[in-house]
Amino acid sequence: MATNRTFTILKPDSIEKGYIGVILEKITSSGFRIVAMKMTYLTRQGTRKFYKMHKDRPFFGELVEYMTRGPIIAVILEKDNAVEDFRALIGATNPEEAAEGTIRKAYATSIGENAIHGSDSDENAEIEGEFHFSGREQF
Ligand code: 3AN
Repeated sequence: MATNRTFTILKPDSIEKGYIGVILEKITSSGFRIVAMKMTYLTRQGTRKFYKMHKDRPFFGELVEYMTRGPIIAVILEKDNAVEDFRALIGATNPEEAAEGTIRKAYATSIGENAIHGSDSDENAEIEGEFHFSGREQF
């Protein structure tokens, strides 16, 4: 059954460039409710686990360096049809291909540094949320 939650990370480039406020405003004004949120860091080990589907890709090393070079903001979001609607809001992985009005079109630098993560399924939203938040934090 589809859930109404998704999980996002504002990645290190978004924080470095001062985009926390504008990105969160875009998310909440698009109808998402913030259920849980924290500024934190990913470890190298945690990043390798989070992106294990990419472990054999040539960019994996760069991806781990990027995601661990500064703080991130981890957020659980709620909205009807959350996963799909949030993927639409953030836009394509490559910002050059992202539609006008999407977060990556406005704030991402490149395919490697693309500002924001969005879970790609209900199952992954739950796994990823639990990776960062436990127990009462999720309510
Ligand atoms: P999405 O974040 O849109 O779900 P994924 O899961 O394919 O995209 O990629 C995860 C992350 O890996 C991206 N957000 C990006 O930082 C990095 N990445 C993906 N494809 C490339 C690529 N071709 N070159 C460099 N980095 C990439």
